[in-house]
Amino acid sequence: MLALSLLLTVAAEAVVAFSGGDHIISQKGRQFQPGAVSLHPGERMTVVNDDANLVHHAYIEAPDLTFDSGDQAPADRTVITFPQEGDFMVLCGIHPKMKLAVHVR
Ligand SMILES: [Cu+2]
Repeated sequence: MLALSLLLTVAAEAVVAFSGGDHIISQKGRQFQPGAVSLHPGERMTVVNDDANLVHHAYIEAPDLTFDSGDQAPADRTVITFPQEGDFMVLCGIHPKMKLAVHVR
């Protein structure tokens, strides 16, 4: 398990080095932190479950972009890519009050 998370960390850092930037969003205490983020088209965002004992489930349902992380156990991370401009809302299928506004410009 530790080896796996180390591998994931290395993979995430490789992405950062390749794209020149990454955006890490934490899921903790039934909140996305931060609650809003600004990206450029084509950038990716990593959503990490930082809760010790809560499952999260990030999803987007927009006319031009849909995403579903599936259930995210503690320490799971998922990467979402935003190919085009727009304003998107990332929601959690388990905690309806969790909201993350993503502005892509
Ligand atoms: Cu949640």
